[in-house]
Amino acid sequence: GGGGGGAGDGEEEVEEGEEGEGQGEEGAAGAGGFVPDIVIVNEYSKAGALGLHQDKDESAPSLAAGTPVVSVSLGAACDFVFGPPTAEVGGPPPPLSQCQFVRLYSGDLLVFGGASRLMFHGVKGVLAGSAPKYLRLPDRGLRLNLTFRQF
Ligand code: MD6
Ligand code: FE
Repeated sequence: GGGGGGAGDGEEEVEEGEEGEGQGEEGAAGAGGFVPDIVIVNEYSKAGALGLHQDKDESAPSLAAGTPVVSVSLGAACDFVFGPPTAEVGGPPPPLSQCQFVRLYSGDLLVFGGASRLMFHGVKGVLAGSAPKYLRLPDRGLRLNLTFRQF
């Protein structure tokens, strides 16, 4: 059967979000308008750890807007440590007595935006052997963390 040529039918391009539109305003975590352009992958062995740090390498406007870093954890679980909300870039890390801990499991997603954007945080330790078997990682002590960033 025929069909009518279809000039003008159906096909419309959907524009993707553009940088700079609506960043950082919506939502408690500051995730509105998030359009990441960098992903950093960190790999940890069972002895891996990451000291307390701020993520401050993105542009000043991105930091000022509280544009989030979004992190995905895969493989072995870890104990993630984070300090109180911090307004400034730089300065000393908080003492561990002021920090909180959360265990991150494979598949967990963390959004660090808005007032949380400059919090000091790190990885205290990886739980040996805890990666789900179905991932078929070469070593179940392996942890991968992906952080998506908008420069
Ligand atoms: C990690 N993550 O989970 C290290 N940074 O291995 C980070 O340093 C991090 O998870 C900023 C925002 C979310 C994070
Ligand atoms: Fe970080």
